[in-house]
Amino acid sequence: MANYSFRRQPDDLENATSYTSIPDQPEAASSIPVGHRRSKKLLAGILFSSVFLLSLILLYVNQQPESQTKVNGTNQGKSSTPKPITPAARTAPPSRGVSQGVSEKTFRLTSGENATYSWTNAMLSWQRTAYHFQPEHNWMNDPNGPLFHKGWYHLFYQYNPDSAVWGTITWGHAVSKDLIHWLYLPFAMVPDHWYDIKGVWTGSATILPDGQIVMLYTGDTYDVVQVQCLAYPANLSDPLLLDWVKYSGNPVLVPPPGIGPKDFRDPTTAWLSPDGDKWRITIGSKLNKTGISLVYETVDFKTYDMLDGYMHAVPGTGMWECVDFYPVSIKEVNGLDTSVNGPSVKHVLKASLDDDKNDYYALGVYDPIENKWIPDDPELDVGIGLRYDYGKFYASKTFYDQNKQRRILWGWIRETDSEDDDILKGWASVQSIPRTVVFDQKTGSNILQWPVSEVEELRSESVEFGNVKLGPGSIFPLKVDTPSQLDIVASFEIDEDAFEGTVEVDADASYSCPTSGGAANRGKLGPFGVIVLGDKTLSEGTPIYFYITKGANGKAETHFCADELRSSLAPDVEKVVYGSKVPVLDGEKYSLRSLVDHSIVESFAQGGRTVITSRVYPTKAVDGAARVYLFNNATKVSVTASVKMWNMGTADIRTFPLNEL
Ligand code: DQQ
Repeated sequence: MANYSFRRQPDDLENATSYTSIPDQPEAASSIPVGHRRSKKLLAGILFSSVFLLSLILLYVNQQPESQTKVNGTNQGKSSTPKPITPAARTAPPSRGVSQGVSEKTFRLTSGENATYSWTNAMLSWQRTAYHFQPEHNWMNDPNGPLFHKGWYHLFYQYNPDSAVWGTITWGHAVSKDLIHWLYLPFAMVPDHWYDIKGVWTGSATILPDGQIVMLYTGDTYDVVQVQCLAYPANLSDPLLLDWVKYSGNPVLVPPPGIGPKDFRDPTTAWLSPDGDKWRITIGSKLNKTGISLVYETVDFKTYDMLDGYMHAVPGTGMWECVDFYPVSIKEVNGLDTSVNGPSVKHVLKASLDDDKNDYYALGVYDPIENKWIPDDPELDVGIGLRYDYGKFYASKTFYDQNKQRRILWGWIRETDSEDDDILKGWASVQSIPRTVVFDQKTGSNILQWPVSEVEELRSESVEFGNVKLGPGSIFPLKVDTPSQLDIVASFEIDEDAFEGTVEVDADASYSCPTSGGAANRGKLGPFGVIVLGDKTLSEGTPIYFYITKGANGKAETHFCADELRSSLAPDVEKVVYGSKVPVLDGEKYSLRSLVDHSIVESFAQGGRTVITSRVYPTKAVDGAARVYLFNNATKVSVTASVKMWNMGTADIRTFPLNEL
């Protein structure tokens, strides 16, 4: 497709005029921006409506519990008061986010929307995770600005201090020594200026060579325009980076001509230009239905030049949220700083697709002179090819961990139960276990994601089952002590003779995890794998499995799937089958790893080539009643399984004892 220059003004765009930012604004959120020239009549009208609005707000505030949006207070917000829900009271939840121009933040059930389940407190409390990062209460979404500074890993996150649903987006902040145990800190940034009063949205950190930290984030302005803002730590010598200063000249970027005011968000970490004297960032947007990444150059992060055209565009992919762009080494296993480029480097470009709420990536080559990124395989371009995760995983972000020379990926894992149930629980969403990202040197066509090694600190007792023979249609229970908190590593070998002599019927040529009936659908060569969070009679259970198809030409393909169809007897939770193909190379066994942590199961196939994150909400398979099984539901082949499982401890996640410093 032809390059689009923003110096031209096409007439087919949603909004072809540039946003005029408001200069020299007073700091207070309530201030009416100056610089807008309005007639006296208009001003009088505004004054009247403001007084009217203010009285409404006051009336509302007086009826509300004490506000929790304390700037740099020590609280992390408190839970909204659970309201009893009667089946008759349940209606479709309101849409959240879309009117402000971001993807839908309400989880909308695809079936059984009006059906309800009488969750007990015990079941709901069981759903809270033991070793995934989540705030004490309320709503969380995207991970923001992760970084390592003076011995601490910092994680910021989109957070609602008031409720378990999306809104009032504030930057939560937590620190960790090991990416597993976390201490909550006071909020880093709250919506308190005209340029971010509707939300301090997603952003990224850049650590400059002299150690300065630059944070760029999207502000949603008082008039619902997405602008980019600059913030920096007040005191770099503070390892906790407690205080953040918003630059007085904010916003530093407004939507350029031709870009819609609600289509311009989530700046990336910066990388150095080829001559090393300027920084570049990319920001996601769209032109009609084409997802694009705009690139800006800056010296001081205060003023910017937009480079002509865009770094990349993919028709039909819609708005690109939370773009991420980073190098991976094709020779080494260490991660790379974001500015590294050269012949032994490929670049990953990732976009979170607003339209389908999944994170897609592609491998390619970045030409810094032309400022173009070219995918290795145009058929696997961003948004039409590979996904980081085939389950629930969105708005992810990586950072280069200079402490251990690795690149680490985090993703937002939303709930897939009803919003009413989230309000009852008093919380919604978790962050994935941080994953290292490397180039897969064996296939050359994908990345590998793997839980950071620190998660293994939580492993305690293990049980091992070697060479378990699973004939066609068999199931094998595995005894474990903590079935809701497990690290499971399993490998499977299939009977070669049966495999060689088996050709699948045509129907299997079109096998796809989401549409082929789940683990109950028996093929000649699959499914086989593990069932987690199953109950005694398997009225509930979540199979994680391989399914092989093999055509008359002898070519085999392996699918890796997670089947939620029987994960819960409750009707008001999402139950789908996730998954995709996974490359299995000659000589490799079929291998999987699943991290089970109450209502989340993160599963990695073939060392992390294909990953699936499921949220499951069983009613019976909770606490000690949950069980793990090996199974082989293929009709033709026997499978030999070996599995090792560790009980996983509980991470220490609590408020930082600042008063003890
Ligand atoms: N979440 C933020 C936006 C981003 C979206 C708002 C992705 O900046 O585009 O909470 O989930």
